[in-house]
Formats: sequence, C-alpha cells, structure tokens
Amino acid sequence: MKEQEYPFIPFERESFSEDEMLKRSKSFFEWADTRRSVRDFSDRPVSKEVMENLLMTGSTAPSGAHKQPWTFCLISNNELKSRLRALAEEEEKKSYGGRMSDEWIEDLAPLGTDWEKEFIDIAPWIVVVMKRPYELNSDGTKRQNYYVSESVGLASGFLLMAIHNAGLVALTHTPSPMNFIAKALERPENERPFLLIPVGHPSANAQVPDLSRKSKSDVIEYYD
Ligand code: IYR
Repeated sequence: MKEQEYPFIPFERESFSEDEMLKRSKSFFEWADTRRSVRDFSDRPVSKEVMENLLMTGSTAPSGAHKQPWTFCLISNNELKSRLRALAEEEEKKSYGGRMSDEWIEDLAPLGTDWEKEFIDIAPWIVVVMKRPYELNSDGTKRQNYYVSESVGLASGFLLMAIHNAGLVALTHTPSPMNFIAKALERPENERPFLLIPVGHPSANAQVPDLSRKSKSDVIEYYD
C-alpha cells in the first residue's frame, strides 16, 4: 500500500469456499426475492429499538466521500402522521387527477394504487429519508456533499433489506412534489425529502399485486 497521510486499519472479512459462496449467494437471492412492497399495514407496534437498528443498517451504505448525506426522520406521532397523510393526499389527488400522464396511470394500474394513502396513518412508523446536498457549517457556510441521490438511494436500499430481514414490510412512497414534507417536519434548509417509507407489519389479509421480476437475460449483459 502507498504511504497514507490518514490512518488505515486492517480489513477483516468472512471468507467462504466456492461451494459455500454458491449456496449463500443463491439462498440470499431467494430470500431477497421474497421482499414485496406492501400497502396494507397493520397498526401492530414495532419497537423504537428495532427501528433504530434498521436505520443504522441503512446508514452503513457507501456514500460519496463518506459524507453519509442522509437524515432519517423517524415518525410515530399520530397527529403528525395524520397531517402528513392529509398533505400527501392533497398532492396525490392532483397527480392522479391529471398531473400524471395517461401512460403513467396505465403503467401503475397493475399496482392498484390511487390517491388514498391510508398507510401513513396506520403503519406504526413513518421513515422520511432526507437527502442533504450540502452540510451547514456552524458559521453558516456550506460544505458540498457528493453523489447525493446515489448515496441516499443506496442507504434506502440497505434500509429496505434490513426491514425485510426483520420480517417487517415497507413501501417506498414518493408523494410528488414532496416539498410539503420538509416544511411539516421543520427540516433545515440543507435537507430535501427523498422517500417516505411506512414500516410495520402487514395487515392480516394483506395482498400484493401478482407481479414477476425480470429474468437474468433481461437484466444482465455479459462481456466475457
Ligand atoms: N406517487 C404516486 C404514484 C406512484 C408512482 C409510481 I412510479 C409508483 O411506482 C407508485 C405510485 C403514489 O405514491 O401513489
């Protein structure tokens, strides 16, 4: 290794035989493939400690210059949830009522979505993922973050997998436009809403659309 100005530490990892690797990669894929976006939530509680573990897993994601340009707003307050729901529905009514193109509405038809966002009231937790394009120094100056959407997308992906691993369900909801969320949560000027994610248990009779995922040949291009 090159001489480093900053400290480095030895890298530790688990290592597996080819056979173990094959088994582990296959079973992890099969498990990941059982994750579904769920819209029918139960109000069954989930502890704050569980939620903190999930969010800290999200926060292990790689990020541009290791800036970790995210904040997870962890909401359980019922009054605030209802307010967010009302505001989201106000926007969604406009979106479904004409702001989205016919093609978009047609593409969403198999998902069974509409402007109603009951899950924001029902799910025990709402996570609002905020992205931070820059940091605010104490003297009021700004310090840039990098690849912010990529970084926050990765953190959100890690979070979704952690939620799945805990046997819980989530929905990556994107009310659009989302500016109302930053306002309702009184977030600082360097934060922008990225995703609103209800987290909890599914309702007893939850259903999901009968969708299939793209195959290997659809998503992989080989350059051997
Ligand atoms: N934001 C709307 C519409 C919507 C858009 C996409 I792309 C989806 O995959 C699902 C919904 C909503 O949340 O209903």
